[in-house]
Amino acid sequence: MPSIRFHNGFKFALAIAAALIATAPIAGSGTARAGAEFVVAQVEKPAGQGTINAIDAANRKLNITHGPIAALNWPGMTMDFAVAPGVDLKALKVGTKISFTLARDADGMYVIDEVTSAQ
Ligand SMILES: [Cu+2]
Repeated sequence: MPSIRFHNGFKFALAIAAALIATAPIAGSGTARAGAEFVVAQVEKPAGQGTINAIDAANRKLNITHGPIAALNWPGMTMDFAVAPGVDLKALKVGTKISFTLARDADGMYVIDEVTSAQ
């Protein structure tokens, strides 16, 4: 799916950015401050809002039309998301709006790890 490829591409871009920051010479306070801001951005979980289009309980995936996710610089799109084990899929319904947070799975892919509200 195109959206999945986009996210893989993003992962590469982020890795390159992290490598550049990690290898940048720490010569002055400006560089040190930029590094600290990067760490803070990593700790805070990316959050988004979207509407559930489909629930694949067997494979623990949701198809969601989500708005822009500013923390990741992602545009809005319709895509499949894997869902972390802690999320109760039975509490979700097709057609509802949700707010969610993202975390990375063992492969570095973003998965929905928390549904913070549902209507
Ligand atoms: Cu997306």
